[in-house]
Amino acid sequence: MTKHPIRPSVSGLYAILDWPFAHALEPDVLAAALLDGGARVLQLRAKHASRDERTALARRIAPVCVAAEVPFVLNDDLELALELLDAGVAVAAVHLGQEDLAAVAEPARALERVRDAGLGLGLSTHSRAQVEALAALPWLPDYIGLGPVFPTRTKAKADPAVGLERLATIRREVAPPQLPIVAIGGIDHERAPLVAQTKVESLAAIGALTADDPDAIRDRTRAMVAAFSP
Ligand code: TZP
Ligand code: MG
Repeated sequence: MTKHPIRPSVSGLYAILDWPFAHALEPDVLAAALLDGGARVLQLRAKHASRDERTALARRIAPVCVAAEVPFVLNDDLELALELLDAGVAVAAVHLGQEDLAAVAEPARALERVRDAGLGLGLSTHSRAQVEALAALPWLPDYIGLGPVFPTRTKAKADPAVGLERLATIRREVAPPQLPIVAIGGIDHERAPLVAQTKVESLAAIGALTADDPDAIRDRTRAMVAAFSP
């Protein structure tokens, strides 16, 4: 089984491959463009895909990430992440939202299974209170997503924007210092330097990396990487 730890890589740009709305390209071509552009982590987010489609997408994307030595993260689907890992697909981590964990019958047991499988864990948070609540978990995730920092059109029913000031406060005073924060939501290359000033380790983006052809995706990704130096 390929182990591909996520933890040292959660800094710089965390690219999200949002399937299928943002792009009309083959998934491996799309992944390669994001990785050529300098993404340090790549997440597959396929909210409207069937389980079979998600499986096929993961199998296409994971080898591209392995070749680039970038961790591949699967969004939402804990059971599929475990199954793929067991089948030898290099899933480095699963990313769960607040609602994903709440939907699991025994969250503590689910987290144990993630850890026992050697799978990394990312958790979405949307407020100071949710970051504070991490202290109640049996162990910390490998990173947290925090946002939306700015209003976003990409996520349906997004929480209210956290804003730069609160993001900085949460980084400085609330989140455990060893826990990487991935800022997300409405971030483009013009806002990325402002996000860097909050001292979060990483930022994630969908819309700002979206374009119709691989060269344009690579160039937009490069622009984000250049604009964010934590
Ligand atoms: N979670 C919080 S905001 C968001 C997610 C998945 C959407 C990010 O997309 P964009 O286009 O970078 O605002
Ligand atoms: Mg989710």
